[in-house]
Amino acid sequence: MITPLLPHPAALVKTQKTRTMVIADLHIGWEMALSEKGIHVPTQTPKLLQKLKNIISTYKPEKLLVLGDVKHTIASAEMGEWHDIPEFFNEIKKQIPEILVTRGNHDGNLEPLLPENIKILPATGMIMNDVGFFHGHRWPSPALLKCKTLVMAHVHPVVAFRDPAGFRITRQVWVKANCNKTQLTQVLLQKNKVKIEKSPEETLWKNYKIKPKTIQLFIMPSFNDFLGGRPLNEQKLSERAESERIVGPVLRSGAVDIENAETYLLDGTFLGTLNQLKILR
Ligand SMILES: [Mn+2]
Repeated sequence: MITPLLPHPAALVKTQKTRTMVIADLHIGWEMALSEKGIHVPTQTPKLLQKLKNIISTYKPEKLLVLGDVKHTIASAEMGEWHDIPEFFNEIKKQIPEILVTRGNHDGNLEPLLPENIKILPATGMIMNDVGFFHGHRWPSPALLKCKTLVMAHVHPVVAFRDPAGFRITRQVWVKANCNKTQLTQVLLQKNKVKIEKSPEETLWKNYKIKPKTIQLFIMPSFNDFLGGRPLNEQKLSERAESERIVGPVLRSGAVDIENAETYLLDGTFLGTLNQLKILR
């Protein structure tokens, strides 16, 4: 199983032998991209590093999984990233020898920036202790359907509130949604250009020898809390424009009941389901 490490934007997966900490969406270097637009923010990487080091020293996991978007610039690497990213991971490696990264949409050309022995896994995801992990900008591999629980990132989920003075504030949240496994199997087979015969379940078994079990999806908050994000209660995800890549194909598919998804603050406070939250524009 997977346990959120309240009040941190991190989770722990325990097996009998190892404990793996999972974090997502570091977006190292986002402030360097801002400076191109004339907004100058000092580097936030030391703060991010300190925050991660503190959580690691509290929970002492043996492994770290970064669920995509290590860096911010998409195709290439900015000058600052050349400096910050290797240094960041060299520091973390002193605490955790084994680090894995599943590729996100911002992780093109990430390899030269990572120190040796850090494994980069494809965007199709990976399975750990019966939980399937993938970044969320692309479909996961059909193999992940054998997991009861899937975990994705990419969305940077936040919810908007009005404080008593009327100002809008946003807070990061965890999102827990139910999935329709038949529908999920069906779209995933179609994505893989597999013709469905009889039922999606039978076709998945015939082609991949997998029985679909996925019933829930967790969306992780971004580890980098300076990023913000578009509040989930600003406009229904299902009504957002196709151009909003942040929603991702899985949430667009209709197989995930995002309207009735439960939202939790990082400290674990239950806020209600998404459709219960007042729409704040
Ligand atoms: Mn992403």
